[in-house]
Amino acid sequence: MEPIADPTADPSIRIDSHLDGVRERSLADDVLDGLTRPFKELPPKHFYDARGAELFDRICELPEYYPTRAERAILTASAVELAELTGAAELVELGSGTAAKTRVLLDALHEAGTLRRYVPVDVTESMVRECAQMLTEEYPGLQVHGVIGDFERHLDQVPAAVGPRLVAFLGGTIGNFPPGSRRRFLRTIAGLLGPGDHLLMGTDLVKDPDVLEAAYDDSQGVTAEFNRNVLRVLNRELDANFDPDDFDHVARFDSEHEWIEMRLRARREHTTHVRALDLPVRFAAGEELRTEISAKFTPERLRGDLSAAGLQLVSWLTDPDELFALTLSRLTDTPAPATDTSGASS
Ligand code: SAH
Ligand code: AVI
Repeated sequence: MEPIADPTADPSIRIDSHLDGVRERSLADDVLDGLTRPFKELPPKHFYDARGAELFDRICELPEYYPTRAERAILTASAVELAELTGAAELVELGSGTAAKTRVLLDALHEAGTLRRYVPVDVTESMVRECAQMLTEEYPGLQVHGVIGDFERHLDQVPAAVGPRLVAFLGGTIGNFPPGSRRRFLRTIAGLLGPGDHLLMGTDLVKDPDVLEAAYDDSQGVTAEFNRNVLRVLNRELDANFDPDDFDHVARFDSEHEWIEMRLRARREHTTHVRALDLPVRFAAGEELRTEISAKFTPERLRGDLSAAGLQLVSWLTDPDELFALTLSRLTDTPAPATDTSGASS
């Protein structure tokens, strides 16, 4: 499908939207697929309508949710070094959200005098538009080329690089992919890089399960509301009749897989109708719907995933409490082909 270019009076902003109808289709497919399985599941990208994005912002401010603060601390401590190491003219950010922490990086690249363009990629349209507006005002001379789309489908729509490229994938969002898709996705990201380009990725680290579970089950109930928000999205987009109050929020650390699972547990036996799909969905009392996994990393897990995707670690940066890691990587050096010096031909 042809992107809808946004005619804007501001020549420093270009926004392409690739979601026209695609989001609704993918939601319908995910519901048909995920809610008819014996173990019900939905992918986490459907949390993020405007309300979900706002709830996520509130999560980032919660005392229990340490990843945002830890990642910001690492960025603040290392932004100048990262700007020097990458010499980036372009920052492409996947799942950019409000780009709150990104400003630390943009400041350093702007200060270094290399930054020309910022390319935010996010499924939430309002975020990409607002962020483009704000950043072009905050950074004179910066070009913003926003891509509204699903990063699992639309990475081929990221425009050609204008110079040394830094791809940022912050917040630990890579942990929301199950292991196989995670490696596949990293390989797709590697496809955005050329020699001399870098990937900067945030990953949450394995730690005390109590700390992890509190981060996903906060005392103010904001994460519970974020979790239930997916039901409101289904009600609005697919004319379903979920009552969010019929479900309890569950957040558990799975110590075998070393990931947090968020689920919604039905408080009573009931049947919901997803009217747009003519789909009745029965829940037994206590039945759980998995809405997110959030994998936690060790250096070995991360190195393995990067290497499987054709990437090699350049720097491993962490906060003083080693809660979170930010890693810089680049394409793996491929050994030069062996030259045949024997003079024999085959
Ligand atoms: N990078 C920010 C936001 C992380 S929240 C931070 O570090 O705080 C995850 C972000 O990814 C949200 O903005 C959400 O809208 C976006 N997102 C989730 N799934 C996506 C997908 N499949 N394609 C594009 N964006 C996605
Ligand atoms: C976006 N992502 C990395 C968050 C996480 O921690 O997995 C989403 C989130 N879910 C619950 N709280 C925050």
